[in-house]
Amino acid sequence: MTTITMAIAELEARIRRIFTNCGVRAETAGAVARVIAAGERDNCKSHGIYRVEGCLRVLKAGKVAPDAIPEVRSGEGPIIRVDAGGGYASPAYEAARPTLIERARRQGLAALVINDCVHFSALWYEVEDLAGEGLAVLSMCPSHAAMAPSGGRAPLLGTNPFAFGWPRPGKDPYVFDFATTLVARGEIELHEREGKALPEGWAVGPDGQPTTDPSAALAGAMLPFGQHKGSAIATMIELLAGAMLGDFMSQEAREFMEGTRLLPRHGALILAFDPSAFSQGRDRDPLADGERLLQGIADQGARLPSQRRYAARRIARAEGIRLSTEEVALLDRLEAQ
Ligand code: NDP
Ligand code: PYC
Repeated sequence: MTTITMAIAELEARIRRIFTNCGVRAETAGAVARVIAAGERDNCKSHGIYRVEGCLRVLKAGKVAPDAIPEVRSGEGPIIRVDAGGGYASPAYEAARPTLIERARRQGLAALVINDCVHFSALWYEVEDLAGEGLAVLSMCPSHAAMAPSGGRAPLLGTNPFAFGWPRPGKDPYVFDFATTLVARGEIELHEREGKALPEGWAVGPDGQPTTDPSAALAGAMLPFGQHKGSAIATMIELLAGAMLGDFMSQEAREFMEGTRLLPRHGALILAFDPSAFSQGRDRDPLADGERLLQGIADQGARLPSQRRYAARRIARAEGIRLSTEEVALLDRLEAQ
C-alpha cells in the first residue's frame, strides 16, 4: 500500500478546515479536529479520519447543531452538567473540563454529565487527558441500538463504550477503552468499506443467524464481548449514562437518527476521582501501590492496554502520520467541497 506521511498538526488543521468550510463554529471545529487527529495519530482507525465523513453526514441530515455553544451548569455540588445543545460532544467536554478537574480535586470526586450531544469519538481521549491531571476516571456512554443482549438476536443495546484511566506520575497513564460489543461498530463499517469478511462470532444478520458479511451485520445485530458479561456492562451503561441522565438510551438514539447510518445523539457520563482523597488516613500511597501492580503485569510479559496506542503516537510524533493515498484523496475531496 502506498502511504503518504503527514505531520499531526497539518492533519488537525485540515480536518478543522473541512468543518469550518461546512459552517461549523470555529471552536467546535477545533475540538472535533483535535480528537479525530489524535485517533489517527494513535492508529485508532475506527475513530480517526474515517469519522470525518460520518460527522459531515449527520450535519447534512440536520441532526447536529453546527453552531451549538455548550452551556456549563456547574452549581456547587459534585455534579457538573453541560448541555451540548445538540452539538458534537467534544466541545462540550472541553467547556466543562476545567470545572470537572477543579471540583474533583477539591471534593475528592466529581461527575460530568453531558446532555444532548452527538458522540462520535473514542473515550480514551478524555480519560487519558484527566488521568494526566492526576485523577482516576471512568467514562461511558450509550450509542445507538446495534447490539443484541446476550441470548437475544435483535438490536437493543448500543456498542456502549467503557473507559478507565489511572494516573502514573512521569509515565503515560494506564488507560483501557473498549466497546461492549466484540469490536466497535466503526470496525465493522471499515470491513464493509474494504470489502473484507468479518471474523466469526461478531454479529448476526437480520435473520438472527451468525454472519461474516459486514453489511448483513450492520443490518442485523452485533454481539456483546464476553457474552452475558459484556451484555450486563452495556446494560449498566444504558442505565447510568442514559436513563439516569434523563437522556436517550440507545433505542431512542436509533429512532432519533432513523437507523444507525448516522452517528448517535445521547448523553455521556464521566466520573473523576482524586485517589489521594480516598486513601486519607491510611498510611499508603495509592499511586505507588498502583505502580507495583502495573509493573507486575509488565513483568509477566503482558502488555498494558494503550501500550500499542502510545507506541503509535511516538512514531507519529517522530515521523508524522502515515496515511494511504485513498485517505489523503478523501481529505482533498472533503476540503474542496
Ligand atoms: P479494542 O478491542 O481495539 O481495544 C480495547 C482496549 O483493549 C484498548 O484499550 C486496547 O489498547 C486494549 N487492548 C487490545 N488488545 C490488547 C492486548 N492484547 N493486551 C492488552 N490490552 C489490549 O477496542 P474496541 O474495538 O472495543 O473499541 C475501539 C474504540 O471505539 C474505543 O476507543 C471506544 O471508545 C470507541 N467506541 C466509541 C463509541 C461511541 O459511542 N463514541 C462506541 C463504541 C466504541 P490499545 O488501543 O493500545 O490496543
Ligand atoms: O464505533 O460503535 C462505534 C461508534 C458508535 C458511535 C461512535 N462510534
